[in-house]
Amino acid sequence: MSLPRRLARELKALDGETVRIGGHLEDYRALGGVAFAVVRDGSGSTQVTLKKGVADPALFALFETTPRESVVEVEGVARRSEKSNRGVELFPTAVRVVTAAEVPLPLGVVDKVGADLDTRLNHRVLDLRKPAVRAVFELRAAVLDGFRAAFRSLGFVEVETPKILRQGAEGGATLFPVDYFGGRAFLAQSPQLYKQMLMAADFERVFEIAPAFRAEPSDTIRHITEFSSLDGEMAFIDSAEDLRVTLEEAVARTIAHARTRLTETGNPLVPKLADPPRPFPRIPFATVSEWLGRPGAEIDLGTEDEKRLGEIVQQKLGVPLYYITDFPTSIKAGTFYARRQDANPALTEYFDLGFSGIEIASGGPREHRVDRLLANMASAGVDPASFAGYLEAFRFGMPPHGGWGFGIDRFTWMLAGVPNIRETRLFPRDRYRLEP
Ligand code: AMO
Repeated sequence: MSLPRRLARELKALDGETVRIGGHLEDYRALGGVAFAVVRDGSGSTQVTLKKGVADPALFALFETTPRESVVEVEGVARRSEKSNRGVELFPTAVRVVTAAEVPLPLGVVDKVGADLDTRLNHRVLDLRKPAVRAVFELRAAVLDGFRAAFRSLGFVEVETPKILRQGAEGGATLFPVDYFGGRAFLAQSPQLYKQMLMAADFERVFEIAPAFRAEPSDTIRHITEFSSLDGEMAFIDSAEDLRVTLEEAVARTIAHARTRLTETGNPLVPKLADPPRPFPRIPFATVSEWLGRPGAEIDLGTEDEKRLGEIVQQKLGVPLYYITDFPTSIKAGTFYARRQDANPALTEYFDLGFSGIEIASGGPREHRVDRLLANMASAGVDPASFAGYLEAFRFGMPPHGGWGFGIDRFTWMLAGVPNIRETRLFPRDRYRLEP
């Protein structure tokens, strides 16, 4: 088998040529005078057709005894065909079993009956072979590409900040401690402190796409303990609106980019990638509270509230993506870096970005004046001594700045319309899952 390997999607253009393919043996059926094998690779699948009296009898026997999902290589002649729904058939002259799959498979790859998510995740490699599952990861890759392209063209530089920290910024309860040469360190919950420090270092606009770790004990469809955070930070902003406009632009461009990419490969998720109506509505937190039937209340949104809000926004405004603005200071009290409104310190300038009832991002202008930052830390019960390196960045000239944290997993989840956020990660981590 010395021919170069071809992919399933290339065969249609190779009519009449002798080619070699390689992939997983998805199916084999013998129907009297003819037998069909289906070999799947990363680009799709190929119908291999064996005709009695034409194909070597040994090939029938080989396919018959080879377990499903084994890796096989097939050499043969490609012929365009109306009979195959792939538009091409491969008539084999040689077949090789490269590695045989064990029997039985713990998870069927082509089964019509859906296995439960736990079983699927326990045998994730087999699960990932399903085209519908792969489609989600093609979308995810396009989302990552789209954001990178969008932020670069908006003047942002991509950065990487440490993930092993002495201190977290999002509160102690969700920090994972790690043993650091006998001392204690933590896994980063967010690049928060570092992206802000870079604003004092003339970086102007930065973004980072990196893992963030949260010791979230809750077992929900929206929380995982390792997620990909897309963080942005911008210096010399005039208001929260500068951040919202930029983030909205990047989100819209990313959806358009993903649609173009996925259209090229015939991905079934394309219909979910319609351009969102813009501008995304800006709904003050006070209005949200009213809509949820508790006017004036300063209670943070729970899962049920967020879900209902998504429905109300869809009903009233007919849009999936919306900002909730002007979060009360009482709700963001622990977020010491969030700037309070100068005209009304009972409100922050903070916002969330909601997507059909799920918070996918939050951010806002930061407190860049060190005296006020220290006051916020004091009222949050945070010891400034633990944040010495961060605070130093504010002492020698810190411009006004702000940014956001955006959950790549939640965004992909909402776009793909799969039931659980775990389905957007190759090997998800949660309260109960550390393997595979
Ligand atoms: P926050 O804690 O709101 O803000 O997180 C920002 C976004 O990250 C995603 N996210 C998660 N996704 C999956 N599982 C989780 N357990 C999880 N936790 C958070 C969400 C969320 O909207 N430093 C601030 C951001 C900033 O102000 O710049 C922060 O981390 O999509």
